Amino acid sequence: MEELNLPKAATRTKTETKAAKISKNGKGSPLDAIIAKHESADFVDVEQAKAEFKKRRASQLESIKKTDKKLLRSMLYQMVLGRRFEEKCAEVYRMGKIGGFCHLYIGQEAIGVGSMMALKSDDMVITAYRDHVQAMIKGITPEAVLAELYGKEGGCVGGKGGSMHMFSKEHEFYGGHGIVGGQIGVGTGMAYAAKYKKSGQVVMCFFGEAAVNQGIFHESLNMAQLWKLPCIYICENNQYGMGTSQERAMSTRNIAKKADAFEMANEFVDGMDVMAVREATLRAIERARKKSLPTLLEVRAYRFMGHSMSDPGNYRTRDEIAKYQERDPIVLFKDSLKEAKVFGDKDFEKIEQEALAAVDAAVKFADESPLPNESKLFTDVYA
Ligand SMILES: Cc1ncc(C[n+]2csc(CCOP(=O)(O)OP(=O)(O)O)c2C)c(N)n1
Ligand SMILES: [Mg+2]
Repeated sequence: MEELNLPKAATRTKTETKAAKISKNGKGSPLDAIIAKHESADFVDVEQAKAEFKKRRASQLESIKKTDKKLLRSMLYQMVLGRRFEEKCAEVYRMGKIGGFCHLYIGQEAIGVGSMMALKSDDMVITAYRDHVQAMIKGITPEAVLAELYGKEGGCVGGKGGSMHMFSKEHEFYGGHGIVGGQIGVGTGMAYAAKYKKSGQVVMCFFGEAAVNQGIFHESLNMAQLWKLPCIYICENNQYGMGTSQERAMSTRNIAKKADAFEMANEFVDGMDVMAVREATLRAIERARKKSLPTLLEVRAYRFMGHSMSDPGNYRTRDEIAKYQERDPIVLFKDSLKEAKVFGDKDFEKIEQEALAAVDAAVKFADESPLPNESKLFTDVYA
């Protein structure tokens, strides 16, 4: 299993919490009891996780056999590049080279790669602030993403957006949004525009599970189904919104099924399995392109790192993280590719070296790129 290099502060060992104590003493409110129940349930069975891992591998193998080898290689490359790039982001953040917020995608790579690599290059993508890896999958170079993180002129938006606001009209990548759920409305509008202009484009709109509790999700899905918009809504359920688990924030946890309220097609997908994500996305793309109909995909994965680089991580246990690390999407994919005899250790090593070289080149570029000139202070400013 790959080293994940988790910062110690991102986890806690299990101790009896205040809520659990109150509940046990019978003095707490019903809410204390619910919180205590959740807290006592966050121990996980690693053996069970390993068994699930094996089961999933069988179906991933089948899917690999049907897929072009060149594509499989670039899918693995993008996942490895995303992982190594973000490990580097964490490193340079700690060195003070990146200012402000920085949200990492580590553990969720199979979602971006499995879904976005099923799109055509002129299809449109919009996402939230956890956007570095998706920006690279859409074609923005690692150099331009890292320079943006550094606030440098060579960044994809000239160093004025930073971590949360990657954007490229050229690559049809429309951000990078910091307001939770805000991009769901914008993405729906983009799909309306595509339909209105008969451009043939499909929109892929990503958001976290915490955004689902907001009105904009329900309003947008209602309109998308009513107006038959070519939009693929991808809920990246990493099980936490900052330090709040989905269980503590959502009355019914089956997000895919929420689309039933709008009679919208929906699917639940294992977000640790890049091939399962790809297959579900292909079905959604066909629905969008041929029938101009939306789909909601709930893709469940797990956030291996903290919410952002400044997360003290005292709301979950190391055991819980370990359970999901047993199903690391990159390890799972590599194992399957090896078992299907598509690639071997030498190929993996080469991919690893290519990714590391791309990350090194990005660091060099970002280091050398100048800060934005003062003369640009008021350009591209709309408010
Ligand atoms: C409208 C709004 N409310 C609250 C916040 C503060 N906030 C930033 S990230 C976040 C959690 C979002 O979690 P989720 O949507 O699951 O995405 P994830 O971070 O897990 O990728 C919150 C509440 C915000 N940015 N915008
Ligand atoms: Mg989340």
